[in-house]
Amino acid sequence: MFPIDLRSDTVTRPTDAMREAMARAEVGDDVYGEDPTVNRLQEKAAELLGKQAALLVPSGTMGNQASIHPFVRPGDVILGGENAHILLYESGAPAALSGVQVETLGNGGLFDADDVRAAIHPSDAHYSPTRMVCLENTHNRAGGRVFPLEQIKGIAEAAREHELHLHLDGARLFNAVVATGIPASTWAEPFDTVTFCLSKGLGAPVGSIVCGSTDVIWEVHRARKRFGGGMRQAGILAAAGIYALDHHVERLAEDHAHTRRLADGLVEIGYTVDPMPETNMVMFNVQDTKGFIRATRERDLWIDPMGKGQFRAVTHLDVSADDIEAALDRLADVMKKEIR
Ligand code: TLP
Repeated sequence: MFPIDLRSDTVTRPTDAMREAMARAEVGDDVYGEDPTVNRLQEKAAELLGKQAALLVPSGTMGNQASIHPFVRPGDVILGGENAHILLYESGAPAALSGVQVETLGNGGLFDADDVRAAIHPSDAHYSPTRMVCLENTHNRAGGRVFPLEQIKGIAEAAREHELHLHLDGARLFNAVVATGIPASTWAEPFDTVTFCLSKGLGAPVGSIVCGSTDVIWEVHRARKRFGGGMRQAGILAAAGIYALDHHVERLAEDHAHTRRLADGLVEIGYTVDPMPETNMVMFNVQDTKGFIRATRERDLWIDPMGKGQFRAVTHLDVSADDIEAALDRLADVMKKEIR
C-alpha cells in the first residue's frame, strides 16, 4: 500500500519545477532589504491583495503574531472567532508575546457585526480596552468554511466605529478566492493587516506574507525582527512563493473537487460529515478515535483528529483523484471492521 497523507495541506513537497526556481533564485541579504527575489515576491503579494506593502515571514503563526504585537498594549483585549488558529494553535502567543487577553465571538468560527459591538468593553477603568478584531478565512476548525464577504464588511464597519485594528488570518485565503471567484484584493480590502500562507495549499515549503499599508507593514517589520524572523538570503524561499502564486492558485479548484468527492464517499460509507466542505477540507465524526487512528495508519492512510469525536481530512497538491478513490476504499474497509 502507498501512503496517502490527508493530515494537512502543509505536508506537500516542492515540485521539481519549484525546486528549479528556488535553485536559480537571485539572492541578497534581506535584513538589509537587498534580496531582489524577496522584494519581487513582496511587491507581487501587495499588488495581488491591493495593499501598499507586504512582508515575507517564516510562518503563518509569526505573520499573525507580528500583526497583533505592534497594535496592542499588555492588558488589551483582542476579539476572535471561536476556535481561531490565533487563539487555539499558536501556543498562547497573544498572551505570551503581546500580553493581551483574548475573547471569543460567535459560534464555530463565524461571527457578525452585532457580536463585535456587543463584545466591546465600555470606557470604564474596570475594563481592559478592546483593541483588535481577528478573523479567519477560510476557517480551519469550521472545516474550511468561507467567511461570507457581506458579514466581513459589517464587522469592518463595527471595527471602524470603535477604532479597532482589523486583522485577517488568511492562511488559506486563496482557497476562498478560488471557491468564490471573489478576488484576493476584495477579500483583503476591509482589513488593516492580512496574512496568507505560501506553505499550505499553494505548496511552497516555507513562508507566509503579511500585507497592509506602508506604515502598518513598517510596524510589522519591526515585530518580525523582535520575534527573530529576519531572514538573510531568503530569496530561495521567496522564489518558491513566486512560483506558487504563478502556478498553484487556480489548481486549488482540483483540491476542492477532490474534497467534495471525499465527502460524498464518506457519507456513502456511513460516516457523518459536518459541515459539507466548501474548500479543501472535510470534517467527519468518529466515536472510536484511537481505533480509527490505528486502523487508518495500518492502511497507510493519514488523517488526524481535530477536536472531540471529529476528524479532518485535507486535500492538497500531492493528492490525486486516484488517491481519493484509494482513500475511500481503505475507509470502507475500516468501516467494515465496525470502527466508526
Ligand atoms: N494550521 C495547521 C495546524 O497548526 C493546525 C494546519 O494543519 O491546519 N492560521 C491558520 C488558519 C492555520 O490553519 C495555520 C496552520 C496557521 C495560521 C499557522 O501557520 P504556520 O503553521 O505556518 O505557523
